[in-house]
Amino acid sequence: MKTKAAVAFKAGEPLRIMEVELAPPQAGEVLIELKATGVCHTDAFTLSGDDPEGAFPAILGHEGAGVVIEVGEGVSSVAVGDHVIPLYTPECRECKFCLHPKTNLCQSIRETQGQGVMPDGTSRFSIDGEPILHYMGCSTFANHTVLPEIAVAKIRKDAPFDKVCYIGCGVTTGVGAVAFDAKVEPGSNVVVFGLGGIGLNVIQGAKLVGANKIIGVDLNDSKKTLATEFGMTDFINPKDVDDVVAKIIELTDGGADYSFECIGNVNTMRQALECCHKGWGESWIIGVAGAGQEISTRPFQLVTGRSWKGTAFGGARGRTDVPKIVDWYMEGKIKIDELITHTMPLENINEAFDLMHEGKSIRSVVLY
Ligand code: NAD
Ligand code: AHE
Ligand code: ZN
Repeated sequence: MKTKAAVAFKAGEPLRIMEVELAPPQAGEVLIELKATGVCHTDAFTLSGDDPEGAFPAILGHEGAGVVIEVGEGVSSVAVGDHVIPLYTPECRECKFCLHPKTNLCQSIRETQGQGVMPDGTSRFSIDGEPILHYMGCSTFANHTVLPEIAVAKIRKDAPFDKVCYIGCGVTTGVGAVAFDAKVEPGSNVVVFGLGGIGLNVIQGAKLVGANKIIGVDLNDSKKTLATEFGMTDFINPKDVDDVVAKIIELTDGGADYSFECIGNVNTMRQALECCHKGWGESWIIGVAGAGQEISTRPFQLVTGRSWKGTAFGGARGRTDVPKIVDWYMEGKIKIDELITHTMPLENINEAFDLMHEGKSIRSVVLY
């Protein structure tokens, strides 16, 4: 079939909207008609050329929601008409990782996913017979996409696609980092570096679990209003203080119980670790840093009881947890609408990247 897609031909170049060919789903795969997709900073990161796994030409996008319109041979967990959210972290429920209680990082198709192809090593997308790569196993910047059935979460039919697409990455990553991975206890002091599409979800997660102080750090003062509405108790703009770490230690009487880095900058990752309380403070890296970047600190920071950890997709096991997070939204336990600051048709998707780089949006959502 033919479908409309935003194709990334080269790092650093705007996406080009065009018709592409999409081959039918093979055994174990499903064809999805996407109804909406968010634009995450990770899409911009890969498009910038900083992603060591970035390969072109590709169809980016990994924060979608849509409807199953065809299933390949042997598909049993979803059917035509089901509403689904694509999963860049699949859940096969069989691999060593899925069977281990401490991780959500299903590895059953990770290798081919990282190469931009389906598990059989080929791409379903092409233009004039030339293959176009998939991205993060999702490629939601296309009106239709093909995914392995282990990489889709079936969700309730009354959930609005234009909001719950954000659960495909940002909401789950932020709320899940707090609730599933860090397991922040009520009364904890929490610091969030970066108040964008991820950081604001960390804030709402921290509020949900009953954190005490929730300190937000961002270079952009305009993020303060929404962050406060979501539960931030204190705001620090690094431009206004001599030493961010010292300021946090002062505000928290010794340091944060938990910090979350939601920027992707190795300098703020160091600050996020070093603002943690001696003896027990945990710093969780969410931000994705470019090729060649490395983190550093004095080992004494760890010797004296701070720990440095990382989280992907909020520790969520997609097929199990994503439908539950959709329920949380539908029941009013978490907010999404307020974070979707812009919507646009696929034709205008490059504006979503401009708004992000200008610091004017939290989430832009493309509506098909
Ligand atoms: P975003 O662009 O919406 O937000 C980033 C925020 O950081 C902005 O508010 C910006 O003003 C602020 N910022 C930038 N540099 C800063 C600095 N030096 N000091 C303080 N604030 C600064 O991005 P996002 O969509 O929220 O994504 C954030 C990061 O999380 C990205 O690196 C993204 O790739 C990563 N991410 C990781 C996962 C995961 O599973 N680990 C999932 C989604 C996104
Ligand atoms: N390809 C990059 C790493 C990118 C990365 O860390 N991705 C996160 C999700 S970001 C979503 O917006 C992730 O899930 N990581 C675990 C994984 O297996 O990719 C690189 O540095 O090579
Ligand atoms: Zn993302």
